[in-house]
Amino acid sequence: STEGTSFDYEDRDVILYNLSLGAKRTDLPLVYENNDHFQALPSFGVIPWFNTSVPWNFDDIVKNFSPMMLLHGEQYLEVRKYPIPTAAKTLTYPKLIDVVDKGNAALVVTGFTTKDAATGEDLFYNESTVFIRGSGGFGGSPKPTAARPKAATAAYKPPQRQADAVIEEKTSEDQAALYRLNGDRNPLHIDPEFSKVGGFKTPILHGLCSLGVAAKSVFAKYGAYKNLKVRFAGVVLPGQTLRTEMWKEGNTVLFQATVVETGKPAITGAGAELLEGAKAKL
Ligand code: HDC
Repeated sequence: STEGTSFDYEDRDVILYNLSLGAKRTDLPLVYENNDHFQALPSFGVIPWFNTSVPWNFDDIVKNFSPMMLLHGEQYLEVRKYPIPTAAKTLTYPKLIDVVDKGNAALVVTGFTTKDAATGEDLFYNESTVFIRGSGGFGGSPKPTAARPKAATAAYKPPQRQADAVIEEKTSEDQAALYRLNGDRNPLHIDPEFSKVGGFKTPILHGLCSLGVAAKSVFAKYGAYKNLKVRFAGVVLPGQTLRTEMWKEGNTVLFQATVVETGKPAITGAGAELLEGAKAKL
């Protein structure tokens, strides 16, 4: 499709996003619009596209679609403009990139270019993969077929050595309830009845919230990045602690996030290509 859909944001949206990733009242560059370094974190780039609509239905794309069975599988983000505006009118252009038939599950890959509506400049580019349980077996390709950016499909593998940096962040029990206000009102993250049908004892945390927490660790340690890719390898529950381990290899930070309470992986195969000389001011 070539139709763009609009989303306008202001400092309030930036502050809400930062708070929903766990920013504290003392993190003034993240929570106070009059601070000299007030800023949108690079991962704010996932917010505009999420608040726009798409011209397709999952029902038309895969078999037996159920929203309760949909999980966020992977995310790729490019930040195409720094500094990121702390207020903007944006237009997002969606495209359907690929549909993969995993037998018992379907993968649907979509892409979103977000532009500054006033200047026409690109701000962000996102590619999302959703993993829809029970929706495979429709006779589609078992392998991806679409051409995608190299960094979006990179199989980032951390080196054997101990991580160069480790940051632990405890999420709050109410984190998903707050994160929803960024625009993802999926009941999976708040409604116990809904999440139960999806196979979870309690509502689970948004993948993009975990992404934001891990990406904030990468940013705090190594500065701004041009792009970032993650796989959501395991479920995170609000209240659990994310341990983000990072390895710098040349211009790339490879990272992974583990749930401290269970030792299970939350984010794997993740990497970010750094923007040279862009230290964080947090
Ligand atoms: O990896 C498992 C899992 O549970 N991951 C965590 C999922 C999660 O918690 N996501 C975040 C919360 S959900 C959410 O935030 C929804 C949100 O509100 C809406 C998002 C909307 C986005 C925008 C849309 C436009 C699971 C269940 C996903 C897979 O586990 P298994 O079934 O055990 O899979 P496995 O046997 O390991 O592998 C089978 C094949 O699938 C591939 N694969 C595995 N995990 C993947 C994945 N592909 C993409 N993403 C993942 N996360 C494997 O590579 C394997 O393929 P192959 O056979 O080719 O090797």
